[in-house]
Amino acid sequence: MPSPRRLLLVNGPNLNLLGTREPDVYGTATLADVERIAADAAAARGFELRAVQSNHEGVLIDAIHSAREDCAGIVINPGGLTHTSVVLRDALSAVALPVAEVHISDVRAREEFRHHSYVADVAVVHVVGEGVAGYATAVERLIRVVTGLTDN
Ligand code: CA2
Repeated sequence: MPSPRRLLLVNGPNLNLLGTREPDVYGTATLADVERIAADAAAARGFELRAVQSNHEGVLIDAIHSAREDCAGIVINPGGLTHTSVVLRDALSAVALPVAEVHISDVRAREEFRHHSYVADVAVVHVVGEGVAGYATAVERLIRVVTGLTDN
């Protein structure tokens, strides 16, 4: 079966608050803006994007499992779960789709506890510290992977 021209965008806990708090760290764009930025980057390359955001780990995991049916890859900002969740990492590993991990802030330059990501080694694309524009970068780089133009 040919690879579907669809990506899943996953945003984790608290990212629904984008644009309402901590603009110095996360900027002023909202979650709706982020989803539009990612969808536009995908559409420019002939891909659809399905977006999910949840504050509940199980909802995120169900969405990741569902992607196996009809998506070619997953773009994910796991939020704080990045630094805590073996469960989320196992779900990403289990579906065996190419994954792009994106962070709005530069997690490497923040508190020590943000330096480790449970997702990093199951992702083939990593984008950090580009603000919300990083979602477009992540989509573009992931599409290059899923269309076989590059391996990361
Ligand atoms: O930089 C990122 O994208 C993060 O994934 C954001 C997470 C944080 O725990 C990671 O270390 C880095 C936090 C998401 C919370 O988002 C908010 C947005 C606006 C206001 C408050 C929280």
